Amino acid sequence: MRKITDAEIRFFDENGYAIIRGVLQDDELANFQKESQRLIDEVVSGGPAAPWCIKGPEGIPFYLTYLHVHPNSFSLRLLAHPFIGDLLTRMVGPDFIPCYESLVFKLPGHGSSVPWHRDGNPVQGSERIFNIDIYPDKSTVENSCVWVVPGSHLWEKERANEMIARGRAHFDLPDAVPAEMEPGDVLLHHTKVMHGSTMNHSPQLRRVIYFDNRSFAWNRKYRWWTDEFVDLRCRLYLYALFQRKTNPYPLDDEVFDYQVPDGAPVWKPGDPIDLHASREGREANRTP
Ligand SMILES: O=C(O)CCC(=O)C(=O)O
Ligand SMILES: [Fe+2]
Repeated sequence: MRKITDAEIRFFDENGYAIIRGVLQDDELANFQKESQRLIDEVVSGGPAAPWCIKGPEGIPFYLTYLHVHPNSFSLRLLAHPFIGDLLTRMVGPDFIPCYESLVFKLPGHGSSVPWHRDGNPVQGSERIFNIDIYPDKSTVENSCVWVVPGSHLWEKERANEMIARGRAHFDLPDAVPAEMEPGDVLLHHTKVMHGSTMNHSPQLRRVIYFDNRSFAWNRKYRWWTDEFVDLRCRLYLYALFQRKTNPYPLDDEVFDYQVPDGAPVWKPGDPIDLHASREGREANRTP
C-alpha cells in the first residue's frame, strides 16, 4: 500500500501542507462514500447523529464530531489504514496517539463556509502537529475546496491573526492556493497553516475526514489532557487496528503493527471499548 515519501514530508515541512495522491484503493473508497453519505443523510433528517453535528457561520450543519460514536463500517478501519500508521510513526514518532476524528461536509447548493483560521489552541513550539484529511470526493474551487496560505504555519501569531482578520473581511488573500483533491487523495495540513473555504453553491457535495493526532511525549510537555484521556485514545486506536485486521478490505495487503508505548494501556479483544473517548472534562490545564 502507498506510503508517504521523504520528499512529500519535506514539502509539508516547508509549506505547512502536502497533497498525497492516490492513497485509498477502490474498495475502501466505495464503502467510505456510501457510509459517509448515510451519516450525512442521518444528520440532515434529524436522526441520532444530528445533535453531534456543529453548524457553521450560516447556520448550516457541516462538522460531525466524534465520528466513531456514530455506528458505521468505515471510520475505525480508515483510522487503522497502514498509510496513517506509517506516516505518524515517521512524522510524529512511534508514541503517536489519534485524538480527534470528524466528518466535514459541504452540502450541495448551500454548503457551509469555514472562515480563515488556524486550528484551535496553536502551540508556540515547532512540533509537527497536523491533521490528516482524507477525501472521498473530488474537491475543486467550484465545490469550495480548502485554500491554504503556504508557509503560514511558520508565522508569528500576530502576523497570522492580522491575515486571518483580513481574510475574514474578504476571502481572497494574496498567496493563498486551492488544495484541489481527487477521491482517495490525502491532504496533510499543519494546525498552524492558515486555511479556510467558501460556501458551496455548486450542485456537488464535498466531504473530508479529519484525523488530528498527538503523542504521549507532546501531551507530557503541553498537558493538553489527563492521562486517562490519552489512555482511552490508545485503547481506541488498538481497537481500530483490530477492526481492520479482522475485517479487511479485499485489496488490503498489509496491516499496521502499533508498538504500544511503555506504560500505555493495552486493549485486547473482548475488553470493553469507549468509542467516544471524550475530551470533555479531561483537559489537564483546565482551570476549575
Ligand atoms: O473542510 C474545510 O473546508 C475546512 C475545515 C476545517 O478547517 C476545520 O473544521 O477546522
Ligand atoms: Fe481547520
